[in-house]
Formats: sequence, C-alpha cells, structure tokens
Amino acid sequence: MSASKFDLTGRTALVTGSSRGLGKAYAEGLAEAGAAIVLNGHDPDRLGATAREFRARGYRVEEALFDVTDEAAVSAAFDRLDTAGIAVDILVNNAGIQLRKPLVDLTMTEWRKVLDTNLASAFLVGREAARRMIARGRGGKIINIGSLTSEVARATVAPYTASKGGIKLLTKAMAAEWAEHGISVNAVGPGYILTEMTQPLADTPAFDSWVRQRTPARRWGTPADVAGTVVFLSSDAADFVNGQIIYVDGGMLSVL
Ligand code: GCO
Repeated sequence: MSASKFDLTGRTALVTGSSRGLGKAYAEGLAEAGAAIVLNGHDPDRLGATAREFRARGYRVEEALFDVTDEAAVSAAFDRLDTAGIAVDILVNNAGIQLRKPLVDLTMTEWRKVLDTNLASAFLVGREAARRMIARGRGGKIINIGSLTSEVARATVAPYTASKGGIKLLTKAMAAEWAEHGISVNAVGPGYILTEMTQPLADTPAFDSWVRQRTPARRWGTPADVAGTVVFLSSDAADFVNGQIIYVDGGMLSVL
C-alpha cells in the first residue's frame, strides 16, 4: 500500500474542542498528515493562542469560535465556513467535559450539561457536516471521540459514561445512514491519557498506581498515542471501515 493512502493533503479537518488537550493533539496529527485545520473552542483567548502556535509551525489554520451545544451557533458557524469557501472533509467530534460526582448527588442541570457537551454536540455538529458532505457528493470522514467508558463504567462518572456509551451507538447510527454517501463514521476510545482533564487523577497516588497496574503497557497514554488512530480513520486507508470504535488504551480493556 502506498503511503499516499494516509496523506490528508487537500483535505480540511474540523476538530471540536481543539484549543488544548486531546483535541489539540488530534489537530496536530491531522495537520502533520497534510490537512488544513479548523480549530474550535469557546474561549477566544485560548483558541487564538493555539491558532498562532499552529501557524508558527506552518500549519494552515482557521479558527471557529462557537459553542458546540448551541444549535443556532453550530449552524451559523458552518454558514460562516460556507461563506469562506471552507468545506469540512473530516470532522472530529472531540469536545467533552468530565464531572466526577456520585449519582445520588448529581443535579439535573449537571446531568444535562455533560450529556449536551459530550453527546448532543456530536449530533449537532455531525448533522451540519454530513448535510454538506452529502450535498457535495464526495464523501467524508467523521470520527467521534468515545472513551473506555463507552464500554465499561467507573463509579462517580455516570453522566460521562452515559454520554460516551451514547457516542459508541451514535457512531453506528451515523454509519447506518451516511455510509452510502461515502462518509466513514467511526469512533476512537482513548484510555487513561495524561491531559488537563485527568491530571487530578494522576496526581492521586492510589489512582495512578491503579492505572499503571490495570494497564498491560504499565503507563498512562499520551495525546500523541491517540492522534495516529484519528489520522488513520481520517484517511483513505479507512474507506471501508464504518461504525467501529478503536480503543487506544494500552490494553486496559483487554485484561481483567
Ligand atoms: C475518569 C477519567 C476517564 C478518562 C477516560 C478513560 O474519571 O475515570 O476521566 O473517564 O478520562 O475517559 O477512557
């Protein structure tokens, strides 16, 4: 197989929640593979700083400041991209938040915020992207970001778990409807990856030890460990992969 199957030159990728953390790593990986990047975030300062950093590295970057949970804002953002002549060929639905709290203490407001940010956003942004991919008639790639909790649960992260379980099946539902249009829809489930979101866990000695003991690779993952799988699923090499979730977890889900 020629390396060109993994070349994203000429493609444009929108990565939601890409000002920092895993989303930023996915955007970096896609840029390194040749894609032009549309960065998304809701904090203008953080988004601008990341965009400047990417431009300094020679990446082609656009900034899309919008709230992925706001239907009107998502639609308006895509209208702005249309007006600018920017067609999204690759969408990575990465935006997500975590909230660690016992279910019995959770409020409806907290529940809704996690489910809206982690799951509804993938529907809202995916719908806008797919409408345009179908209309253009040249296919596309959608990668939804799941989690180990797409498969198994951990106490105190119920809304996150429910949202990531939803991501796994929404991925299949999207594939069921959009594969015939040449759109590959898949998911990636990162394991315990060291980011701002998980740093408090890594800083807890007992949790850090548990992760290292439960992971056959005996280490936390890095954002770079996950980016390659996102690039693969964004490339022509994955044209016949649909509705799948690939866990990048050092083997954690494979062992008792
Ligand atoms: C937690 C963590 C996990 C990881 C990741 C694992 O509190 O257990 O936040 O949810 O972030 O999702 O795949």
